[in-house]
Amino acid sequence: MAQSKPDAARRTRSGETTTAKQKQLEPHLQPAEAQLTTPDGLVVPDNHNSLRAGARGPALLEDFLLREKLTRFDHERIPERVVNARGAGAHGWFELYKSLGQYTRADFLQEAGLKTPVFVRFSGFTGERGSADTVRDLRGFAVKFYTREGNFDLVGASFPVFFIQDAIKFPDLVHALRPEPHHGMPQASSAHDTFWDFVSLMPESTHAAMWLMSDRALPRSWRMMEGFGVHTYRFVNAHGAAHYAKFHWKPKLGRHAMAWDEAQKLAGLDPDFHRRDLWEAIQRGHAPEWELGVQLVEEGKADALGFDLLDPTKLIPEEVVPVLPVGKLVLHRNPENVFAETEQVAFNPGHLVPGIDFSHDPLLQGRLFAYLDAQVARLSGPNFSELPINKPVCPFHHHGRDGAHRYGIPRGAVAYEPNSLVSGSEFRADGGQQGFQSIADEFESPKVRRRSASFDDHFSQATLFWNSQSPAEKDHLVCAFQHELARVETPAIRQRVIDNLTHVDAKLARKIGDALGLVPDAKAAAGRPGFREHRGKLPVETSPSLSLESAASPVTTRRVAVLVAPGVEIGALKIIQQVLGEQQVACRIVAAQMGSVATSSGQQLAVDHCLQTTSSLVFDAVLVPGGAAHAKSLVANGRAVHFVLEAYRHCKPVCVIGDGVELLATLGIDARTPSADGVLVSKADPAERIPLAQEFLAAIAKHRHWGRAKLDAVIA
Ligand code: HDD
Repeated sequence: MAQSKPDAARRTRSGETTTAKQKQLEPHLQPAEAQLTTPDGLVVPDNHNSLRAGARGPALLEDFLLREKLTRFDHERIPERVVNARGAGAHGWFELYKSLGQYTRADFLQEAGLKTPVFVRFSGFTGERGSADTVRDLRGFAVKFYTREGNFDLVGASFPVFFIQDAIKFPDLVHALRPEPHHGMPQASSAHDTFWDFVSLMPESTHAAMWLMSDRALPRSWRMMEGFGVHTYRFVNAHGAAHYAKFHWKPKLGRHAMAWDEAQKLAGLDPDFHRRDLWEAIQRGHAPEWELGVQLVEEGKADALGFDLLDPTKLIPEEVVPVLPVGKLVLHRNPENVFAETEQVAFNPGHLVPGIDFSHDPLLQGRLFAYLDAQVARLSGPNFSELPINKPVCPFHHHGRDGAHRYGIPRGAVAYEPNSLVSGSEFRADGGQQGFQSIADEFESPKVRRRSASFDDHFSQATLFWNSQSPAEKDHLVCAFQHELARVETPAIRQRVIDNLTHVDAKLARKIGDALGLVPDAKAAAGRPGFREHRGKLPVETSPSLSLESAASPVTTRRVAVLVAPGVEIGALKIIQQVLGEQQVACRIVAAQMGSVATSSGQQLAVDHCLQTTSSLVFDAVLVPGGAAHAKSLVANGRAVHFVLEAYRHCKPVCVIGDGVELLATLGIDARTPSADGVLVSKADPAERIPLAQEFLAAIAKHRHWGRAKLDAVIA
């Protein structure tokens, strides 16, 4: 019975949560420092010199220390994941808010307050393991719940829709997206001929392509990114009643994007930007959180949605079916070892627990084959489920035998079933009510290689997405299409893409076409193979939840750069620092040189970063304090000028005090309409300090001020 089982996660006296998974991993941890030995335990006498025939002579074959060390090294690499190769992970737990017993019998969703250990891996879909974090991409959001009934893997993504409807197209999609095989370019980018060729010929990919060109593909942080289970699953309760279920992860820190220019530059400046952000937040005790939610639709009531729930290129607007909050995910611990944990973890959408079942989504059905197959190759055989990171925390016993790297030592003669030897009685595990029970769906259809006509609507949700974007988000989308298509070398591909886009929105297609010197042709698109006339009737015309420009969100862990030079006045700075610090916003002092800077009152202000080695890209906002000499030196420093201009161009809040205003004037930034677009200007009046700090906080909470005009005129 669920009630009698212990929590899989417990609080220690220090308040930190130790999960059952953590306890299970502990015996596998190896000391960071110890006597150096060979893998077989022999103490290594000299780790610097190989065995030679004389001090200047050749190496000897006999040197097993050299041979073993080199052999071990030569085999350090395993194949990277065929997609989602670049990723980073963290440990944590999932805590249920209240019982979902009405909908599902899944044990981890029964008792309010129950904590289940998890391991989460975020990843980029397109790039190779050595690519960059901030590229324009769909991101993987894979969660392994170590439940008391076995592992449940929710192998999701940062978009709620996918590019294709049927798994048989997955290799084609991936081959089109990845570097072109003849020259191996481009890395981690969709801006090339083969990807857009595929999209132009597969109108079902239009909706996901819209997401890829939107701000959703440029998250500020994984901690500020939504996740989705994408497919429709099914919840089954103890009476066998089923509901369709779509999973959502909502970040506590809000949903935020970065500017495209910023993302591109960051890919060079700090390719590890997202993994560093996650790692540092956890190290500093700011455990990121997401809320798990589900959209539930009663079986039999799905027809009213205006599209087929089994089609993974579609979402359920949250305004039509609200997301029911289920529980929270907390990531509180970084892995001990990236390879042993993050690289060897094996997620599989086929890992379900009783009470959660698949739907007949043909993309999901194909995935059920692909993951185990991929992992057998990647992790050298079928025994990877015994690796510490993959092992369930509940007891397990199966008759799988042998294979490479068998870690456990199964006892006894029996590895088959039925058998009469183990318990002394003949035993057959079939037909019982325990464990996973598939929903007893009935089928009477003929075997066909064909899609349902209900999958024919390829555009209405792409239009819904477009209509739901703010004006600034629409501009970003248009720019992204222009950028990507301008990189496509074959004119006919560009033309086909914008022809298709007329069926999303004529204005969108025209705007993109204008920059490319092309006129979109709706009729040409409709005449091509693969095009379907069908347009579903959706219950809403816009869905505000699809836009990222929403209300302000918590500012915890945002980073503010404070630009200073000798002679800086720190009166206002101290107050602002204090107000921001109370909200866990970190102010970092940036100056021309490391060390310290003399303030106007003769104190020494310690410098955290120097302008030569940091950039506005790694900050969320900029603060320029007052001080005549300080402002003069900043105006004369090209790096400082660039720093502020770039932050302004990326729509980050900029706050200038007193003489700092000179800097704005020199930059040509119009400070006459302050606040509204996130530029705050203040005289050095002490009475203004606290209100200014609060206004600055509000501007940071809004994250980005995308409405700024004439950004193209900014030289940065
Ligand atoms: Fe997949 C990895 C998510 C469709 C085949 N996929 C992988 C990962 C994520 C997703 C998050 C990385 C897991 C990790 O961190 O280790 N995949 C998705 C989503 C999809 C999707 C959200 C559509 C809704 N995938 C999909 C299809 C297929 C695959 C249709 C094949 C039929 N995916 C794989 C794979 C990977 C993988 C090749 C690479 C390595 C691995 O699984 O273990 O099997």
